[in-house]
Amino acid sequence: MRIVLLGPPGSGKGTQAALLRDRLAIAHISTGVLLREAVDQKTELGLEAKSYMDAGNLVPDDLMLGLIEERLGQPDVANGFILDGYPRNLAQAEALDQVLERIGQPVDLAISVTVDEGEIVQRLSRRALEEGRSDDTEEVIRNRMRVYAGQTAPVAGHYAERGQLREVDGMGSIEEVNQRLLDIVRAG
Ligand code: B4P
Repeated sequence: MRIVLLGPPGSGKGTQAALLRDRLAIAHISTGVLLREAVDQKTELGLEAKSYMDAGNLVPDDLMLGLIEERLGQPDVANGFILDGYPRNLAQAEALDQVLERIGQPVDLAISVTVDEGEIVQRLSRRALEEGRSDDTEEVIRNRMRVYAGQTAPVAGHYAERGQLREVDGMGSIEEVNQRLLDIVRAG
């Protein structure tokens, strides 16, 4: 199964993708996690990406394509994968189609997680206290939501046009949302 998980910051994408990885035994590919690792390790990519991430802006597409191509080239991808945080704009969606076509692993399903704006702010403010991520300040959260609305939300249409888009209600407990997602994945 090859799944793209879509949703605004704080919708629970990362949380749910990790659970799906365990339950479906497929690879979990989070561009947010890959970028934060690159920042921590102070790689060339990490040093370049940090200022974009700290401002809540998207890291440039060419950097992201290199990162995702490299990850999709790893052997665990052959069993299926869940993409969390990529694609984040239409150019990335088109680039991803080409990479996946080349490796013969096209997307089966795109699932969009929907959550109320008030809940998003609450979740990310809570995470700011618990984890201290540098992009979880109020001002940067607002910018991430603007970037999502302007650039990432249209990606759902890319998959809807092919009949591959499903929606899941992301409100409720982590376990409840996960059960809804599993039902969608099993229905195909
Ligand atoms: P991400 O790491 O993808 O950050 P995110 O959108 O906030 O999602 P995340 O997965 O962390 O949070 P989740 O909703 O699971 O990206 C960070 C930055 O990296 C971007 O702003 C950008 O700069 C850059 N980037 C990443 N990918 C890129 C790309 N493709 N192109 C360009 N730039 C890119 O969870 C949020 C919180 O809610 C958690 O604390 C969680 O515990 C909690 N939560 C989850 N489900 C819950 C539930 N049901 N109830 C209560 N709390 C819940």
